[in-house]
Amino acid sequence: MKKAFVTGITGQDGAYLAQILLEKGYRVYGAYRRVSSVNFWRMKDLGVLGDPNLELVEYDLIDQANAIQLIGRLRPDEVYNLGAQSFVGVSFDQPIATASITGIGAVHLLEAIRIIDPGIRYYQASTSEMFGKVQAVPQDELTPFYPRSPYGAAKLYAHWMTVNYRESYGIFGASGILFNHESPLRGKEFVTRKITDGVASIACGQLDCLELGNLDAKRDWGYAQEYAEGMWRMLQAKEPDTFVLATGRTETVRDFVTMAFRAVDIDIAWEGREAEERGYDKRSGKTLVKVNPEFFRPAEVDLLVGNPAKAKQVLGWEATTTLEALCQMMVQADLQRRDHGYSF
Ligand code: NDP
Ligand code: GDR
Repeated sequence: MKKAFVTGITGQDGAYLAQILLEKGYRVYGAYRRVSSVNFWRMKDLGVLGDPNLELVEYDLIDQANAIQLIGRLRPDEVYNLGAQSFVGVSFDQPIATASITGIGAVHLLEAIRIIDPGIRYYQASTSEMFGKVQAVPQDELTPFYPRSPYGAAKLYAHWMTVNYRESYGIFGASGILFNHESPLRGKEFVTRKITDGVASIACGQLDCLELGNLDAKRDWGYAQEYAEGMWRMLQAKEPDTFVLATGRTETVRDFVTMAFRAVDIDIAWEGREAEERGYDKRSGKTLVKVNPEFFRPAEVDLLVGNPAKAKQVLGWEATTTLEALCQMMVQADLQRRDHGYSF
């Protein structure tokens, strides 16, 4: 039985990856950090919590001793490093914590692998945020990096260290440059889920108006479950390498909002510019979306759209869920949560 050690098990991708690995017959060691109240709702939602082949272990990415002890004791075949301070907005307020968790955290694991067993395969959760300021459209594995946030810079460090351990020590270090991927399990601070949760609240009469930041930002949004499968494929490849996972389609935040309201039969029209912009219900004229400059970032990534050709060719991986289907799935899940009287 293959063994996988997965950091960030309590996050969106951790839950989907755990499900995929368990289905493939792995023993999964899910690493979570100690918090005052447990946050296992995503694993519960997917029905993996309590699986006899899922063992939860306490782990903090900032603790090197913890990495050495756990990798030494568990001796996994594969390590997936999904844990991170992953919110770009917060990284501007917490640049040092972000560097420590998101950047150096990866090196603690790479070092543990180098010292204990260089044969352990390592997956690094890299990101399209490393491309940052637009250098080329679409972005692929050869596009120059230009991170625009402390988060992007920390991830770029972890990415290069993965490549460095691959080249210096022959470690099987794969880096997945994943573009935004979303799902009903997405955290509510991220824009797609903030929107679908807000739209569900408005549809149920629990909220009057949704407040957002930059509506012009363009993102390449895919479905998280498919991206987790792509991570696994990277560790099964013949050679360790770097791969872009993306859909190849980009849309604005504004378009995603329009799409989400359409899922509850509300037709939105837009008027005004930048901080004055509002979205209103065409039928009633009521304002349902306002721009709040509080949600703007000190530096923005304007346009992300990936070219996943290499992943298709080498890994046979392809995104198949359309943005319309994904948006519909997320709105429906948020409506259902309200029916059941809870919302995470
Ligand atoms: P989430 O924010 O949902 O999950 C992050 C996970 O990291 C959580 O389990 C969190 O634990 C854990 N974590 C945070 N700090 C620490 C720490 N000090 N020690 C141990 N664990 C910690 O992110 P996603 O699941 O969306 O993303 C997974 C990874 O992929 C992240 O590294 C992210 O940066 C990267 N990524 C994500 C993309 C996306 O669109 N989703 C795109 C590209 C890359 P807790 O629950 O306790 O907070
Ligand atoms: P991102 O995701 O920064 O791309 O990072 P997020 O959903 O936070 O923002 C996407 C875009 O929407 C704009 N935006 C808002 N964002 C948030 N969160 N809240 C708002 O109210 C709002 N209004 C407009 C943002 O300015 C931005 O342009 C995500 C994370 O999952 C990272 O961990 C991952 O690496 C990248 O995706 C790829």
